[in-house]
Amino acid sequence: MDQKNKNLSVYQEGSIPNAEAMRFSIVVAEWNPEITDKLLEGARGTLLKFGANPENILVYSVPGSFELTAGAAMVINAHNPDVVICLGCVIQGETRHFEFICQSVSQGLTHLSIARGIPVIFGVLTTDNYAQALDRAGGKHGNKGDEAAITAINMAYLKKRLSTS
Ligand code: DLZ
Repeated sequence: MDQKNKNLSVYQEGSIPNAEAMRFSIVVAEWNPEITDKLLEGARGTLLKFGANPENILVYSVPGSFELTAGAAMVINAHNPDVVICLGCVIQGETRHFEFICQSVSQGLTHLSIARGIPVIFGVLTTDNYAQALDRAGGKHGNKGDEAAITAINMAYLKKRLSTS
């Protein structure tokens, strides 16, 4: 399927579980704040739309996307949430910084999730330029924050189903 013009915020209405009893932690990177603020707004709004209790959505900031893994680990230790959503925006620059950050955070979050048995959602934009990031933070390709929230609800639901079966 051609994903080029896919709006990240499109999902099947009625197919998303109710989030009322779920406990969420969101870790958001402060680098590129105009973008990550919008990702956070989208994620939070989507969790609330599907019934999450505002008191069950804890939000913490870390300096940059590289720190998302450590931030998520600390949040898990402190709160044992049903799911952690990590939000960030890494934009390609002139150096190889981009590759190191993207690789580190994607692998770090995967390892953390598996090691702790808690879903950790990768809501990180990894774009060639600022315009592509804007398009995916409430622009023409939707909001990756919304998408991360939907994924979080689905994964928290799966975890609950498996723990009661
Ligand atoms: C240093 C850096 C650079 C160049 N670019 C980004 C970026 O596009 N997005 C982002 O979230 N963070 C960036 N950072 C900061 C790193 O994530 C990290 O905070 C620093 O390397 C300190 O560990």
